[in-house]
Amino acid sequence: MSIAEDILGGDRLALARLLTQVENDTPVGRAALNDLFPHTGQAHLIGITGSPGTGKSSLVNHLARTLRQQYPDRRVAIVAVDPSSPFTGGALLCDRVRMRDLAGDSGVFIRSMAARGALGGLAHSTASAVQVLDAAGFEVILIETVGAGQSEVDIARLAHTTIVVEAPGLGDDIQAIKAGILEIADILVVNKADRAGAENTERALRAMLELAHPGHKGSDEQAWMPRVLRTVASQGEGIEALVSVIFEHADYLKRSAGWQKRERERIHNNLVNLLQSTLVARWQQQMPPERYDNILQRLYRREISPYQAVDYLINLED
Ligand SMILES: Nc1nc2c(ncn2[C@@H]2O[C@H](COP(=O)(O)OP(=O)(O)OP(=O)(O)O)[C@@H](O)[C@H]2O)c(=O)[nH]1
Ligand SMILES: [Mg+2]
Repeated sequence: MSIAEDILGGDRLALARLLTQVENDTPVGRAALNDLFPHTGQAHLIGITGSPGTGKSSLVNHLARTLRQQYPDRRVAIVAVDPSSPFTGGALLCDRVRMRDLAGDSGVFIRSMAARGALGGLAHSTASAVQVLDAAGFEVILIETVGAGQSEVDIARLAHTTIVVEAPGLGDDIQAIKAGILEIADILVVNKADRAGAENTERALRAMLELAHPGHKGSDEQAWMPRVLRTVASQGEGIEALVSVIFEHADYLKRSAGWQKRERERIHNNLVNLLQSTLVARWQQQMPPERYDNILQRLYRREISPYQAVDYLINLED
């Protein structure tokens, strides 16, 4: 039986092994991805992002548990894209009290991603891992990333539904919230609502949303106004409300053709990233390092402009 057949048949060990192949961008991993790609496009991809320590992993843990309780026939995969995340593989997992209940559930699969040699880096290997899990039949895939500018945007491009997690007391509320976050958030969660300042954070977020989505009320019933919710992830509070807003968002996307739009954007993005990294890798292979260095030195001395440097490097003439 091929690896792809094992994956489609629900073999968890084969799945774990293939994810390692995919992470390392091996020929075996690529061949399996080719076989599996026609089976993708079924899962609901949910990105969870936010500053370090806001409670993303706690939230993901409770989300998975609540989803499993409410929909026992839907399997949930968790992808943690963060080296400092508690989702660091099997052994560590069982040490974590809050992960214990998930670890025993065969309807949940947890994987952490680290940037290994994959062409195009972490965003690309994460996209590939998500494809494998999608083909393996996980109906819901939760993707946790630490928000650090570009990675937030990359995750938003990967997910159907993007949840941005904030917590009170991380400095000035408004300063802490980068404007870019509001553009990618479908749902804003003010976690650690048991702490002082949660109301202020929520108010600040709502005010910023009003600014970012002016005249939303009434004028455009089609558009999704990002929702703001409060949770106490460590206690599992507010999770059921969050689950229902997640499904509301999925329904909205399907009703408004946004689902297909996001699917296509994701596939297109994946193609562009892969094309870029493949072309650069191919170009690097045939570029003698001395020649590269020589042109770089001329650029440093301002004998040539950056445009000319690129011209020389690509067209192999000087
Ligand atoms: N008081 C309080 N503490 C919380 C809450 N949610 C999480 N915590 C605690 O906050 C700390 C960080 O939680 P994590 O879930 O690891 O946060 P994270 O965002 O995944 O962290 P990184 O992955 O390291 O960025 C842990 O000690 C949690 O127990 C909450 O709602 N209230
Ligand atoms: Mg975490």
